[in-house]
Amino acid sequence: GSGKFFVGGNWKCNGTKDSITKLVSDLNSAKLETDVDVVVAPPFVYIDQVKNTLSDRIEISGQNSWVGKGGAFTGEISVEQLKDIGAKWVILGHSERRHVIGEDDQFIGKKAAYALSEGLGVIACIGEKLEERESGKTFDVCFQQLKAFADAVSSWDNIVIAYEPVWAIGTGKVATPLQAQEVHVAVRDWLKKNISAEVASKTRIIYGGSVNGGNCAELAKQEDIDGFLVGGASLKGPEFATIVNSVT
Ligand code: G2H
Repeated sequence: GSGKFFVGGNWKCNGTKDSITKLVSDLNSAKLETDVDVVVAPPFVYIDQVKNTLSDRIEISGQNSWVGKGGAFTGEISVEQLKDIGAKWVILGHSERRHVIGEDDQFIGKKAAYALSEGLGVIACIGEKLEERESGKTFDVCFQQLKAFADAVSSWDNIVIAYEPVWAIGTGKVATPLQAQEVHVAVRDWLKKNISAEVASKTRIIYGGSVNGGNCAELAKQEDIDGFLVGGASLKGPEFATIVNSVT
């Protein structure tokens, strides 16, 4: 693997003040391996609550950000606001934003460039849909999404790539360790050919899509899997801790 193991919990549009109080308390009492970067992405409206109660051991991420400086953009949250409230990261290009909300590659690339320019780390998501996998287009789709990030950003220092096959997201249908490894190695190879050998070897490539306490260990053993982005299973503190501690 490359660099420090990285595990993100993407809480998506879940939770209440009460359930998040419980989740934070479970995370605060969990024993987490030291050699892992741990990040959680609460819904925007709960970030302040989480920041004020969660151990500093765990960093905070937004689940999205506006493409430029804040202003008259009803319903959006700016990078400046995320920083102001203590977030260090933002998830961009998540498949739910691409395919449910309709964000395109160029828009996502611009968002990444803006967030990086303001000092946030970016969890840059890529991944193919089922029909794309079945028609042999997995690499084409992933490379096209990667290229849109690459065309927009000027440095990869603060980017973690999350490979999340859409057919594995929230479906309980996890990619096999070999299916994930195959794409991770292809992504690393793409970085080597199109960016640099240094970026290819340093950039963390994490896997997301139905990761849970039962399947994380086998996935974590794969050479090019440098961590996870976890949805459903990140809503349970002890299970999320198990995933963090699957670092090899
Ligand atoms: C993929 C993942 C986290 P889940 O969306 O980003 O969610 O683990 O629920 O499949």
